[in-house]
Amino acid sequence: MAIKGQATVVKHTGSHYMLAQLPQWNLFPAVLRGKIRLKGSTATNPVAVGDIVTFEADVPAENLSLENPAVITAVEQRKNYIIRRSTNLSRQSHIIAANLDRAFLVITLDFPQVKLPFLDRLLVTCEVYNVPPVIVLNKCDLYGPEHQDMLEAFREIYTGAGYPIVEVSAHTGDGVDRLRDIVSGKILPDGSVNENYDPSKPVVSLFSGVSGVGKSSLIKALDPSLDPRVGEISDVHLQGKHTTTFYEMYSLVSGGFIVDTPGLRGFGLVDLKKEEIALYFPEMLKVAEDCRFAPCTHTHEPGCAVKEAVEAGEISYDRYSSYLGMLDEEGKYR
Ligand SMILES: Nc1nc2c(ncn2[C@@H]2O[C@H](COP(=O)(O)OP(=O)(O)O)[C@@H](O)[C@H]2O)c(=O)[nH]1
Ligand SMILES: [Mg+2]
Ligand SMILES: [Zn+2]
Repeated sequence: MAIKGQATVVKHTGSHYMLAQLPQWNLFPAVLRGKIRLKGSTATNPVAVGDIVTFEADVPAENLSLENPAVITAVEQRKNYIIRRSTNLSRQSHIIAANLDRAFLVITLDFPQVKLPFLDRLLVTCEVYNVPPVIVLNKCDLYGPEHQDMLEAFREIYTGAGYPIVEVSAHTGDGVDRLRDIVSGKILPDGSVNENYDPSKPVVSLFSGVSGVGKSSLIKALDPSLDPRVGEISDVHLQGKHTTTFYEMYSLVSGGFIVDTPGLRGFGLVDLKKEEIALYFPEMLKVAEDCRFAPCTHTHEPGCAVKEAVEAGEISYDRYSSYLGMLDEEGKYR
């Protein structure tokens, strides 16, 4: 084992990992040696897509094969990661992806229509894990007059909460150029030019959303040379069986890397205490310091600045109501 190097995990199948030295896309296989356990991690998978690992090999990366793979000897400290629980009641968790620069939450007002409390949960999870989210509103080609009120309300709620929204259609290509530039890192989600753009630094994004919203279609629209399976319903058989759930990273010709999460119904919340939940609603956090009591659950307390902001229409009632729902359900997650 004369050669030592660092690489990123871009794929995990049952028996081996594929690594690449991003932003190069020089895929080569690797296996784990012995037990690599991250301190304090209860995850069922010690190494996840997006992990930066140290590997050893006896021949250069381009000569490695499944018969003669590299050996992963260490996993670097993660900048962040997103996990999923096997079931709501289980303590076991599964790391979906690590070291993410962004999460694109793909939803649609058409079918399968987004449920706002579900989206709010995903947003809270992104805040908890420190992965900046971008809302991708797909299937815009299908929006007719009957969607207009909903569309306007949606924009108001989430722009008001401070989240960027990209409206796209994987079918017509509308908005796809803009999405591509955000994925590569050339422009920021708010539409401004990214002054710090550096093509030698890989930008890794997660694509998440329920089955059928068009994640695979969007990846294909972003880069037609890629071939994620469109129309594949993987939710049913993957639910609760993460040994068969494989996440995979794609490299886009236009720059940037995407981790697609087939069959993912969303990622679970971890161990949030009741009084912590509001910290992850940015628009509530902003006014919460004016609450009379601290901590304040923003429910029954007198002099609650959050409730006042909701009544004044400064905080969306839908977001507040998602928050109440999470407070209520929180007990069921532990
Ligand atoms: N009309 C329309 N249909 C779309 C769009 N994007 C995806 N679809 C369709 O929605 C279904 C699910 O798409 P897919 O990419 O497999 O979704 P995924 O499960 O999120 O990966 C397929 O039948 C697609 O053709 C879009 O922008 N407009
Ligand atoms: Mg898909
Ligand atoms: Zn309050």
